[in-house]
Amino acid sequence: MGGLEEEKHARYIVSVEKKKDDFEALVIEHLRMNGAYWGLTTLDLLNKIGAIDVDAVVSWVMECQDKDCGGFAGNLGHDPHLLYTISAVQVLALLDRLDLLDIEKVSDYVAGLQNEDGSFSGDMWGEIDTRFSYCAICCLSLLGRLSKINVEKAVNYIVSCKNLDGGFGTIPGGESHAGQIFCCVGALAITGSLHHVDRDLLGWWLCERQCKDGGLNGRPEKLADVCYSWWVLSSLIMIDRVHWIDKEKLTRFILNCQDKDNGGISDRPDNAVDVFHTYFGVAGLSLMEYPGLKTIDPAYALPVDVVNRIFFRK
Ligand code: GRG
Repeated sequence: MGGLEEEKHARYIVSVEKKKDDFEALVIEHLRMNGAYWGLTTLDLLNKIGAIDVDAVVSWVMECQDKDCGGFAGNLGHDPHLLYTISAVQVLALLDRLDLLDIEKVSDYVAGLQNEDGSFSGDMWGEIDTRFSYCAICCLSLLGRLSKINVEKAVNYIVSCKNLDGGFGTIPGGESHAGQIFCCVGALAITGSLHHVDRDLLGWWLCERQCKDGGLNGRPEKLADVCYSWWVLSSLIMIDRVHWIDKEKLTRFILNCQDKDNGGISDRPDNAVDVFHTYFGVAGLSLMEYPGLKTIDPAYALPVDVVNRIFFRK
């Protein structure tokens, strides 16, 4: 088995970015802002961000901002949501263009979605999910405006979503799922509240996600999927239990999911590739310090040099 096909993956990402009307582009049309974050972060981790037209991306991102409320939409003409607002902020951070933002306006939008019990709604329609707690906390931290929310209530709400198995779900009582665990542990890490996590109990649940094929699943009895290389590994790193995973087997699983001819990474071997799995495969390898890749920050989900640039500049 060969190594990571860096050149081919970069070419694949750029080709998806260029083709606005092929199948993959249409499937993610409504969440193109997330696609931009996945694709551009992949390119940066591969040290190939120079392959894109930064000005064109930045002006498209800014056009997706709702002029009234300040939140960002998934694409032009769509409605704003926290899921796209965090991606917009991450993309601007990655491209070193946070200066374009009206920080007070964006952070007021995000802070305005906090509810009385500390939880966050994703948008004006009110759905509540710990994903939105993470989006809000990560976003406000990158903007230096965590003080605009009640952090104590936000943390208490996340802790109320903790289960007896040590994991976290979408709402209180919701089943533990690796994706939600990343969100909750990430939000707790950013707010300096990791003392609420039982590291051994959660670490045990997370390391049991490794399947016989070396890949990780998102919850018991499910198939392995490359994206959990990110959700599970980042959480294990944040709670200092990543040595409980067999990294060599996981690396082999991810590399086996590559399209060796046309680039891109799929959820599991021999399936069709997409930008989401390409990003989380490369990000997972970055977390395991795969040679030649930039290092990614497990809490902010951005390259470490980008995070350092933001916090050291302040
Ligand atoms: C900045 C990295 C980053 C994230 C932003 C949106 C978000 C915050 C986090 C999403 C966390 C999450 C819930 C990830 C899981 C995504 C996923 C593959 C869900 C599939 O769920 P099922 O039930 O799959 O279809 P399983 O694998 O359980 O069968």
